[in-house]
Amino acid sequence: MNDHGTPALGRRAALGLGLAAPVVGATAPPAHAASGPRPVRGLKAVGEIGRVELSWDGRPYEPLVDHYAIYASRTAGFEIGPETLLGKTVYTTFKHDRLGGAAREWHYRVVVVDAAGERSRPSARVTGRSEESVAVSGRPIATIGAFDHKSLELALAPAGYAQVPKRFANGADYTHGIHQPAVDWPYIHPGPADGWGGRKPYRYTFRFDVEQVPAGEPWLSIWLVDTHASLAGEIVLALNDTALGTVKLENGGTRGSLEGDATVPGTALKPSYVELALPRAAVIAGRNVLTIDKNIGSWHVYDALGVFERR
Ligand SMILES: [Ca+2]
Repeated sequence: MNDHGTPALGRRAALGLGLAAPVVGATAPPAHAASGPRPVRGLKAVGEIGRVELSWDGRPYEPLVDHYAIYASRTAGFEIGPETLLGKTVYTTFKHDRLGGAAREWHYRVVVVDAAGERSRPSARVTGRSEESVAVSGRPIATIGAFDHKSLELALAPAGYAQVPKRFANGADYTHGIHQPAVDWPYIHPGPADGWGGRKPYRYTFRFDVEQVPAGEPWLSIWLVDTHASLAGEIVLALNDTALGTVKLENGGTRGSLEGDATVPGTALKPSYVELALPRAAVIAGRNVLTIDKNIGSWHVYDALGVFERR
């Protein structure tokens, strides 16, 4: 949806209508003004883990927008051209994703392309910086899998979801140092919306030992390769007897039940990230038990997860 609440097809349909009917409003400039479309204003970049979210003002005006072209580079004074074209969208937001867990600085400009193919001058440049993941910067205490935008090292990946209800009828129960990601932690975590999972909640349990409660802040990091596109649902997290809360998952691309590599160019997978500080009092010296309950929604697919000491 764009900021007018209309989906892409609606906007293009509106464009067609606008061309077929006389334009209402005498003050509107002609559709083929020599100056072309007005440049984008209000371009903003907000960094998150693994991505930068761009947004800009999208006031309705003539000539109607066919699409926005987003250009990006690691170098501030970059040229607008095919080599720096990041993507196109009909919306007024764009997610530059799959940037990895390290902090990355990127520079962006947006060009408006109208129905006649006329291009605006590029917008002012904006700089965005993705946030660093604790999975990159922290000291690992216990992890499952590699934080690599792939589910391939996990059990039953990339497409064996139908075996989860048999192999993991009572969910996963994984002890760090004893179990293996490729055997004991399923790539996919079903929810009650999944017919193939038996339409029931699943609990995945991660047991790990801590010799000493870390001096630094303990954090939980869960990287997902993908989620269901409309029913990503929620996870309920607990550590030992302490409830950590409920996290609403982002809707993804739905392909993650079948494909496990989000680093492939043009992938339909939409990775997302759940990272939160753990209350220090909840971590104990000895055996710790983290539970992930999926009581609402459809499946999600893991990339990796772990507990880290922030430093
Ligand atoms: Ca992985």
